[in-house]
Amino acid sequence: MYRLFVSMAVLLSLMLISCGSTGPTTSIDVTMTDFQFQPNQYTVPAGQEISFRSANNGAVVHNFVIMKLGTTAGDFFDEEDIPNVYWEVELLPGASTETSFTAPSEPGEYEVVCRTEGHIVSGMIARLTVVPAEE
Ligand SMILES: [Cu+2]
Repeated sequence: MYRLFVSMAVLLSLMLISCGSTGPTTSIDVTMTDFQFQPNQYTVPAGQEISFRSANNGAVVHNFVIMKLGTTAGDFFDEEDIPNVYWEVELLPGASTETSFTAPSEPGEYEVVCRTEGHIVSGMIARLTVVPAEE
């Protein structure tokens, strides 16, 4: 019985290592719907080239907008938020894209929003975590 418990514990920890990894990635694959980003959390290494793939499966225009560190679009994206945009891409309904961007050089938590009117309050908000790049 003890042996069974130990082997199960080993198996479980192996599963956690393989599935539960939250290490940084250099590729982001996000699906936009009405009104969500899936997934809605990304962790990337600072200053690295990040390949970005996305599809808009919704019925309206969506955007993936990374706000600069320490800034937030609040509940509504408006004129005064434009200078705070770090990087963005816009997708028409049914469109998809494969592009890339350079991750911010400063580690921290960055807000990601959809700037289409009313979409932030509808739930189109995500988080980009930038971690120090490994040497
Ligand atoms: Cu949207």
